[in-house]
Amino acid sequence: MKIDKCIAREVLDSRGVPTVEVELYSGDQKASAIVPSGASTGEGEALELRDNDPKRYHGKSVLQAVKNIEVEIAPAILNRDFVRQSIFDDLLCDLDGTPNKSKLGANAILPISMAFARLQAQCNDTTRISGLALTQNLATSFGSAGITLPVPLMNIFNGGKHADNGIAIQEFMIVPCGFDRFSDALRAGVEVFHQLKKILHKRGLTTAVGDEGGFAPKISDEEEAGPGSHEKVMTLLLDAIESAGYKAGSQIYLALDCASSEFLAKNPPNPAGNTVMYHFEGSQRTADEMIKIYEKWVSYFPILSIEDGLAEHDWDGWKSLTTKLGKSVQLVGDDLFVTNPEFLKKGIEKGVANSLLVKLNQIGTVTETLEAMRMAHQAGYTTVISHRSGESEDTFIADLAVGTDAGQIKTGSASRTDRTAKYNQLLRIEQWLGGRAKFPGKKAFK
Ligand code: 2PG
Ligand code: MG
Repeated sequence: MKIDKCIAREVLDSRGVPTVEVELYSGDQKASAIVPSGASTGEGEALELRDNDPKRYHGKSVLQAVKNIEVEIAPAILNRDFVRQSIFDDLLCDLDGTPNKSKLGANAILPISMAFARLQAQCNDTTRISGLALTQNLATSFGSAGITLPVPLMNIFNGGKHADNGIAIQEFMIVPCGFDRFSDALRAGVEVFHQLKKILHKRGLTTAVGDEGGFAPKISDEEEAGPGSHEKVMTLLLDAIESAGYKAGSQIYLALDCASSEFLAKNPPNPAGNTVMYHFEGSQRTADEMIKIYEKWVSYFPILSIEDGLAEHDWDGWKSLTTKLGKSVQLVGDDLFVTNPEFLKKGIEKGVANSLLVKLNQIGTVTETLEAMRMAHQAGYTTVISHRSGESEDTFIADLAVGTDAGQIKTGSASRTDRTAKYNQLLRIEQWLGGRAKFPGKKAFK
């Protein structure tokens, strides 16, 4: 396939922050892609290039990334024949030449890589009878069947950096997995979301939503929600599940993204000064104390999955978390692995975590993302495809989830078009696949 035109532009993400959109053309085919952007970013993520010009978008504009596409990338990709995604992505990485894409910016490289996957899918799709071309193209690149709809992890209560309610934990998700089809699971999740709204309203709590479309009420008058506040939120979720007519712990479970790097204690008060400390519910706590809290929660609440329970550099803490809970709970590495095969390899060797969170823009190309996923699957780790807190109308991750038979997706709550766009694409894919569509349910969690 030859690319004969490439256009890049600055557009807006779901928080009104600039991001990059790309269009690639080949003959009469056109494909585009928009990159997302995180708030609770891991230190090891590929670089997101911002202009830092205080006169435009408070320093957040991305004109340099757009220029890098026009001046550095476009001349290298136009009018050349590319047969495979991996060859194309290797060229992009070579053009950048740095380990973290800091020369051109991951936000310049990734939209090109994603748009290439779409364009190639369209050009190879001779039947043109359905929208499955991208899903099937990704399945071919990954070597999978590309027929598994993911279990949705729906973030219906937002805290941490995605809200301003003083709740330390960033995401409280419901996991509707006791169903036969994706569309039934999604419907159950959405009904619980609406039920939660009714409950919050009845208790005089605000029902405005946070960055990922989940509710984000202040449940305590204090600046920082204190002891027991997180249990209160999980109890609210269980109430919503039961009063919506579903069974918590067999049809619908809970999952957490603690994003705990964001609540590391700034000045650890311990005398040795070298222990990682967490500031949680008003007190400083060691990793062991955090693990005890999680153990208690897992015994009280139907929690299937805990993401970033400990911070990104706390490998010792992570090791003991995995030893204590890894047999019974999915432990997902997000900031810990940043979708980077190198970090993941270290985790596998050390026996740390048992699941990989997958975010394309943490690593910066489709090929490297697939490589990390392949490594995860080979090691018996589960994979959770993920949105970013700053998203757009782009639905690439829905196709990625099915194309790779990833098993799970987290893409927010049941509100905000940036979130529901992905669920809607999954509903389409389920219908297009027809009788071939599979839904793993609880099996997705091993
Ligand atoms: C996370 C993500 C997405 P952000 O921590 O998993 O939910 O948040 O995009 O802000 O890093
Ligand atoms: Mg996370």
